Amino acid sequence: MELNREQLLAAYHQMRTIREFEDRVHREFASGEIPGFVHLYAGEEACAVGVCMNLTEVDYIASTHRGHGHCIAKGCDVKAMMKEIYGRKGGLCAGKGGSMHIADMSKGMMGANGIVGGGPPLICGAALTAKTLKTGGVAVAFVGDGGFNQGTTLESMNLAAVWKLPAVFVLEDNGYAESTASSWSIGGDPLERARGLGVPGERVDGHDFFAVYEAARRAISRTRAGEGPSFLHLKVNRYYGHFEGDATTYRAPNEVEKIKSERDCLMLFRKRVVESGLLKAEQLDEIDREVAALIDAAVAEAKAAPMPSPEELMTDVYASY
Ligand SMILES: Cc1ncc(C[n+]2csc(CCOP(=O)(O)OP(=O)(O)O)c2C)c(N)n1
Ligand SMILES: [Mg+2]
Repeated sequence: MELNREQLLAAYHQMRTIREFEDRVHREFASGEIPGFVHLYAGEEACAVGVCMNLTEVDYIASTHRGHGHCIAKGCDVKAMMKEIYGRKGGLCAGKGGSMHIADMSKGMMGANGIVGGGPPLICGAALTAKTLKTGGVAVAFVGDGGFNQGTTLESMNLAAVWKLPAVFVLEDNGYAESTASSWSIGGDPLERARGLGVPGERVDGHDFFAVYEAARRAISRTRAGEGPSFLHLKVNRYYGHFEGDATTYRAPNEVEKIKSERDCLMLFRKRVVESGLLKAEQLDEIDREVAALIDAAVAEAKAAPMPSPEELMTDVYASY
């Protein structure tokens, strides 16, 4: 394994930040103060962090409607994200985008996306730019199992193969698209589908940070080296409903509890690094405390921040180049 202790601590910090962020948004949403739709990423942290730890500032990602984890993993400011979710001034998109439209181009985060399958076409653009300008960058699209059945995704993969773009397609297969099981909705094997479009890939356990990190390293290195697009099929689970408020009647009783007790990514990470002597449990406990304080402060600051003023209604509507 190539990661040093500092990088392992950073990986745990990011995964813990995502979990704490999502658990807290879950509770705060229930109190009725957060406007709009919210889709939580808890359970899938190892996917975003395992992939994004292989990226740099020259790289871009496009996210999904379940975007908080991708934002945090790509380095977006957590307090500004929380303000955005509350629709407040100082939010990453001035409080006008909300949970499903958080973006920060300065971090290479092209945005969460309300359009299922909306990310893959965007990364073809970012990847074409990287290739044309020879920046050395790659562009990564995260897409769900539902999004993987969208024409936009398949067309983008085909285009990326034809143009030999530095694009990586990451399928986060969390078992469901809303209430539809992916075992029912995806015809054939995703790896074969991708290979059929000229995009080679790998399948790994999305709960296992190390498996994701290493597969992403292989995929991203070959793509960065100019060998064309790559694909990753990450098998994972989400802990909350499809959206906040979903009664989740389509999941078996105790389905999530069982996954949490056997395959939780934070638990698996902790076990591996502590048992191998790479990190001490106290170091991870310290991160837990630090992150809890950060999220407390983020929520307090978001609640105290003013709403955008009426004069700002028509600003940020169109981008100028
Ligand atoms: C083009 C489009 N079709 C349908 C929807 C409604 N919708 C929102 S999320 C979702 C399911 C997406 O499932 P998946 O891609 O597996 O992502 P997950 O929610 O599991 O992360 C659907 C159908 C949409 N937002 N956009
Ligand atoms: Mg899904």
